[in-house]
Amino acid sequence: MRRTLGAAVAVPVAVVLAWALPGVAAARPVWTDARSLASPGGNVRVHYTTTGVDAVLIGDLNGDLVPDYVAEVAAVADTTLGNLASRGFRAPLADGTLGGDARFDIYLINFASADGHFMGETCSGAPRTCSGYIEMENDLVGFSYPTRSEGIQVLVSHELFHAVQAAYPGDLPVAWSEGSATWNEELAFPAQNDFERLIPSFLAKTARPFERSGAGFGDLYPYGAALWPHFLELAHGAGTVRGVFELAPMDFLDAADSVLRGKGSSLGVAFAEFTRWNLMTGERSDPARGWPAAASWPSVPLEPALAGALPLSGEVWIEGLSARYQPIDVEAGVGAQRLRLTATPGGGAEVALGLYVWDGRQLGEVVEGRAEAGGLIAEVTPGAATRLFAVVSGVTRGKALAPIALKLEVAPATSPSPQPGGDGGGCAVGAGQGGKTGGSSAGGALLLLVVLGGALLRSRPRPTVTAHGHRPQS
Ligand SMILES: [Ca+2]
Ligand SMILES: [Ca+2]
Ligand SMILES: [Ca+2]
Repeated sequence: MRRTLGAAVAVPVAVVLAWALPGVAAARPVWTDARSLASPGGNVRVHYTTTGVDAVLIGDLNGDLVPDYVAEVAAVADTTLGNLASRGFRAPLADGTLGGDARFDIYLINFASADGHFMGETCSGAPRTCSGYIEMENDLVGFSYPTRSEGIQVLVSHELFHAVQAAYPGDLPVAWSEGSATWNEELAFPAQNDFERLIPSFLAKTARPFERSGAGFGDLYPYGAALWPHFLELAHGAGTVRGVFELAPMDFLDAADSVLRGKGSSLGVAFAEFTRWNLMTGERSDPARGWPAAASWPSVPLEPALAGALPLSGEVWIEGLSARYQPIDVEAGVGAQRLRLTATPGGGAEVALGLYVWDGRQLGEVVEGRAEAGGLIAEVTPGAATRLFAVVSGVTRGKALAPIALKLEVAPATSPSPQPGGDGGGCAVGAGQGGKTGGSSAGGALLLLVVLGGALLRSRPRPTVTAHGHRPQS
């Protein structure tokens, strides 16, 4: 389901796929003046009318007697399907001769509020797969897309991905159905900015458990959750998201865990890594590692800074797969000493701790919290820098809200040897965190997974799978 109506920021009117509603009979549009155009690529038929409330824009600048809007929808659908096929995704299931032939059908109708949806129509199996069709806006008049062409690209690439989803068995949680459909917009048409417009809706709610179901109307978080598949492919390779779909109807987080374990990582390790990439947003963006283009994204929410003379104590609260970002300001001169941050989880929380030095321009390499009897411990020597960032990441689904006590103090003289580079300088974990697919950093990424994985496995058991067992309401 797509959305937008006149506002600078798109507003969804519904986040439930029509095809996910059992018992709702989908009815294709019927027009007295029904027309259609088969796409040049041959896999799509665009249905439209030139009269009545659903009349399309009839502009025909190239004089081929087909409204240019219709032809553009057909061409964009061809491009999208070709792109999806090249990435190995299943094609939308064939619909027999519905709509006149076996081509996938797109109907251009006048929407009052939303601007497009995929309608599941013929379903089979348990868990089911479905064939269906798309209904989308007939002219985009009154909608907020910067250009009509961008609106067409966004709608077609988004809704066709819903059609692809329906070719895999089972229904999807909204953060995965809408998140991956929005992510597909970026993969199919990188120049569109709908993906970028939706990201802030996720980054603004980093404390919200990722496994929690959608909050309903007006909740853009599931669309901004496109960041998760984006991360999976940037950090763990092209094809990772398709691998998750191939395991359907397995829950998308269980499936991600399985795919990631095949790559030497796990859901818990990767989610902690994901939350750390999200620290590198806004002024802390670092294209050499993490997100390539996050300087224009808003910062994640920061906790009120801990500040003053050592020792400093504070507390953050963590629930499920989520993160808290804690700035810690130390007094000038204190950074010449080795400082120890201890994070002590309460309430059965299972967390990862990442500690960074911030010199006002750049984040140092992450220091991974190591598990000891009193909690997770990370040590740095900040030097002239006076701000640290602690990222506390929930790495287990379904965990109830629990406090994590934080304490920063001068490290004891008997402090064990630091991790490699754990002094705020270069370290294996940090180097690997920048690893992206391809390029010379692949080795670093692999090293990261081994190091991070080892650190997390030492500090906590394998994340418990409790999907569907605990879904608190937003
Ligand atoms: Ca034309
Ligand atoms: Ca058809
Ligand atoms: Ca319209």
